[in-house]
Amino acid sequence: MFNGKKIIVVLPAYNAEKTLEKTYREIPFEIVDDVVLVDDASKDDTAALAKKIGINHVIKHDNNKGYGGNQKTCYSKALDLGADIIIMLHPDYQYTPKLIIPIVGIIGNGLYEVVLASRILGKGARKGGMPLYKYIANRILTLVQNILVGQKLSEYHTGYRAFSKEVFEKIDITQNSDDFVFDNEMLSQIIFADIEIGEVTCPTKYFKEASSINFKRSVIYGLGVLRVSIVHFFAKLGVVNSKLYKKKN
Ligand SMILES: Nc1nc2c(ncn2[C@@H]2O[C@H](COP(=O)(O)OP(=O)(O)O)[C@@H](O)[C@H]2O)c(=O)[nH]1
Ligand SMILES: [Mg+2]
Repeated sequence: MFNGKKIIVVLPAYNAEKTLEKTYREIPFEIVDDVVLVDDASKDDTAALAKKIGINHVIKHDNNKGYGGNQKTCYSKALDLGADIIIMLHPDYQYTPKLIIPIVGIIGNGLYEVVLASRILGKGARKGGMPLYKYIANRILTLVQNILVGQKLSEYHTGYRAFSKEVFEKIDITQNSDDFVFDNEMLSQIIFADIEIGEVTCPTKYFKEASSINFKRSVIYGLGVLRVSIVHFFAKLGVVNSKLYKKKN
């Protein structure tokens, strides 16, 4: 609890057996009330391990739905459990759970409804071993996206994000892709809804288990991000309609 708000961490997991426990042990349980892990039909024993180490809410998809599909299940479960603040953290030990405390401080004190842990603010990304091609792609996509959606974020691609529950009342994530571009669509919806985003500097670690997305998947993701930004630009002008930006009733 923080300021009377219920704090829930969601872990969208896929083959996370080697890194899950390390990630879980660093979660600051002095403020975190509950943890939800969704196993997207992993090929390893992620779900069994999650139960063994004491995660209360473990959901296993029967089929692999994808990273976005996984998050849809995560947020829906966290909201059902009465979360006021939801932190999405990858269980691949790439981002430190210790940052949950300042992130919750920002949202819980009403400063921002959304906080991103940025690897690009400061020297986190390259220092932590982000491959050069990913770094360059990140910087170019971020520049293009900042121009098209009228923002000044340091990056749109971090997997460490937190949201107040009100965000989910203003945007409809059920309309989003089930693939990796889900994250980018969600940020686009947040910006479209004029919700302000805060950023904190985040160290990051690149090692085998923390990064499995290959070059081809990265290119597909990059093109998806460009499409999201272009549609956002024209939707803002009122020239195109997109189901992503429909107001929730
Ligand atoms: N649900 C789901 N998640 C996946 C899949 N492939 C990767 N992920 C997750 O997506 C996240 C980002 O992938 P990762 O390989 O860590 O990317 P990187 O750290 O950006 O290089 C991680 O939490 C992975 O566990 C998949 O097929 N399904
Ligand atoms: Mg990773």
